[in-house]
Amino acid sequence: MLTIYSEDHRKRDAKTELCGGVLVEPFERPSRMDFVLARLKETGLGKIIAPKDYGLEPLLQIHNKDYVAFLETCWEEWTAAGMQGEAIAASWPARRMAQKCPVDIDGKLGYYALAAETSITQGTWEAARASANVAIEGAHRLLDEKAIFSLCRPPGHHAALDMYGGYCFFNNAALAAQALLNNGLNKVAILDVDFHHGNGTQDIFYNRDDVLFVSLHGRPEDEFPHFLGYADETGEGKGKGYNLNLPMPKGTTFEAWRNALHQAMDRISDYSPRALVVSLGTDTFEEDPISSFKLKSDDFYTYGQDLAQLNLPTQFIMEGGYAIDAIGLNAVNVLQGFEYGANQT
Ligand code: OKP
Ligand code: ZN
Repeated sequence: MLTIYSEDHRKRDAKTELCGGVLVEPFERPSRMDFVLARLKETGLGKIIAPKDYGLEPLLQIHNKDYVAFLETCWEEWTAAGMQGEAIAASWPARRMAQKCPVDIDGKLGYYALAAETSITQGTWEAARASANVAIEGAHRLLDEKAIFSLCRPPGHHAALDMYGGYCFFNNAALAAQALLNNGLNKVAILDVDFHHGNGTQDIFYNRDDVLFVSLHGRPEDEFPHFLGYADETGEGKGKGYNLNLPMPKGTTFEAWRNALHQAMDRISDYSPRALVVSLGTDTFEEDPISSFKLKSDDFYTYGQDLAQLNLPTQFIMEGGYAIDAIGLNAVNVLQGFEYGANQT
């Protein structure tokens, strides 16, 4: 399987994450990629190539212009305002307040943030752009390949039209799906197997029927992003029926998770898409420090094999996974399982 990867992710190297009332070293850190790269090399999964730069145009098909401009200048504005630490949102346009973007950088951060854990820093823009390019390159390559691994960092599935947070800035899976549509694959399914609900991806495609979004995740009652991901969110307008959420309780085992996966796969088959994008987070792993499902490393191989049964051109997009020394094993297990399964069918 061909992997797309950019070294530029290293420019995203925040020193702080707001967690439990203190600033900690971010869970989403550059070394995550080193474990995936090491495992890719160890297993000889395939070539690793860098993406081209696709510029801002594809980003503007998914995100608001003013949001993209904010990300580009945020760090400059923050330092120009004389702030000491990294840029963190501290106030929001909450219920019954004006939904207007202020001029002040503190106000802008609150306007565009969906959560406060994610600091914006020098290099965040460059890394987020590189991650988007990794996704878009992968989508173009899927025209000639059966499967692609877009090794994206930072992740993307929490990023919406005009919001960042949950470690995400641009929605890489959405960018990939849109690039596939632009290339004439007229129906695309996105399957999000990251532990957390892909609120951004859901939101972006909520009123569209050309992209089916299906997500397996920790229940919003218990888990981040807390305010989206309920089973009764099924889409709106033309998109009615094209959004499927399968939330699960803390402690969910592979057996229960796999049943949900099969339900997700049935819905995807019924849709008959021309391609599949998988938002691949490995934070369903039992040892993940911020998640609560119970998958073991072998289970990732098993479900990779299951996914091959859909028999679709498939683009895997790296999302979360914070049990850092196991992220390579777990992610590449999915890819190897998929390749093995694809050879059987
Ligand atoms: C991003 B992705 C830790 C709470 C963390 C944010 C989680 C973002 C997950 N104190 N909350 O979906 O893997
Ligand atoms: Zn996650």
